[in-house]
Amino acid sequence: MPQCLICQAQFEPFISFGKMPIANGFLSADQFTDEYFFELKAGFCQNCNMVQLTEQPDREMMFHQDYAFFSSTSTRMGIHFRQFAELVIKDYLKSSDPFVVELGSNDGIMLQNFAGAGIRHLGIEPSANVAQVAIEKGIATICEFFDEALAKRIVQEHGQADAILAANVMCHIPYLHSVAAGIRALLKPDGVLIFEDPYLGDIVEKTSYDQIYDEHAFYFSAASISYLFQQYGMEVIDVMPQNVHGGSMRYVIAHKAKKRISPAVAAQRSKEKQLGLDRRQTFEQLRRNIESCRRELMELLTRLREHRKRIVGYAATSKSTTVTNYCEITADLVEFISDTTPIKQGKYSPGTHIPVRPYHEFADNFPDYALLFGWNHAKEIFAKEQEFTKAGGKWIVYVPKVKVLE
Ligand code: DWN
Ligand code: SAH
Repeated sequence: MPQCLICQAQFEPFISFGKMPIANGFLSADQFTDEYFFELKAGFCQNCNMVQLTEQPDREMMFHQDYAFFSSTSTRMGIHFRQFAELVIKDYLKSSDPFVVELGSNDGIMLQNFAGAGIRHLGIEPSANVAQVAIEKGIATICEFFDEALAKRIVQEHGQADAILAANVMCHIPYLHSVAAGIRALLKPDGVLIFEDPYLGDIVEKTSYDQIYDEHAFYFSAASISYLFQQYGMEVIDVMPQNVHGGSMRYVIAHKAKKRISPAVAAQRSKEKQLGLDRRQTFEQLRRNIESCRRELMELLTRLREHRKRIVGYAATSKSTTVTNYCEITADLVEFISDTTPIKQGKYSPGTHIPVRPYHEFADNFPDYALLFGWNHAKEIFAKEQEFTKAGGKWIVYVPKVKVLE
């Protein structure tokens, strides 16, 4: 039986998605025969409430010099991170020469706001190609994986931080004990760690199972995060739901007894109990919902194919790797996936080998249906794709329910 990465208790996985490739492992045809697969399974630890993968590829197989995800591909996310930075500057940077560290700073989408305001900052980004984009924007970045050893080096070279930030990064790091110990060392006595990740409550409520893929080692709740940080003399002082990436939670952490704890923390923890995030049955039900979602999506796509409709995937997201592989969606159902990221274009989707094509191939010849793999960006995408619907095109979504939008 697998052991919990946080508390070492044993637990049973509640779902297996079967063999999965690297979610961002877009590849060329000559790489098909050597493609790497692992078994994607997720479990719930009854003892500390952490939901997690039971197996993960080595970090260097996911995060490297050809990492395919560039944060700045979404304008909505650019605005979100500007507002995130503004909140940090207004509420949390009170010292005269504050120092901000961001883990997983990618192409600098968040730190550019601190750099622009002349605030001392440092990004930690192990994927060299995206780190390079940030460096070219003038953002101080070191290309390494964050852990306790690196945190101690940063303290020696730069001193402790007023704020440590991370967005969609903490859930990527299986060695969270080392990260928490590193944060304890790096954070000033009255500093704050502020991070956000896709929220377990949203995944359960919306059956957004495509958040489960190799990079996401964990699916956090306020309960599991509190459990982890209290072992390092820290506590959750605030939680703030965010409507990005399909429902995220922002957590504010401080050294114990240094800051006032917002009543939102206890309120969120009691909501989690009501939602059943502390019970195995909730995840058994999630598995049944995931299975129904797969059945309904495949029935819809197969029926449309029988009616000779053209279906194109919209946005070659990491999440689409889970959906296409788990549901077995191949190029006979989805002609190609349109994506705006140059590094993905001309390649094939991991595992299912659907061609990934530049966006203009979608816009120049609208299909009958677009399967929205970037459903978390629906608002932004629908706003710019009005021509598609005017031309009679229809969107297929599968979160929170499989349906064709009329
Ligand atoms: O946690 C993670 C999140 C933050 O980002 C990472 N593990 C990887 C990544 O996940 P994702 O790939 O599911 O991210 P997005 O932001 O849902 O999708 C980005 C992809 O969508 C890019 O390839 C660009 C594409 N896209 C597009 O083609 N047209 C995106 C938008 C908004 C568009 O209009
Ligand atoms: N913060 C960005 C990027 C999220 S993608 C955003 O929200 O858009 C996850 C990022 O975490 C990748 O850029 C990856 O290279 C980075 N990462 C993975 N493991 C890491 C670690 N141990 N320390 C710091 N960054 C890490």
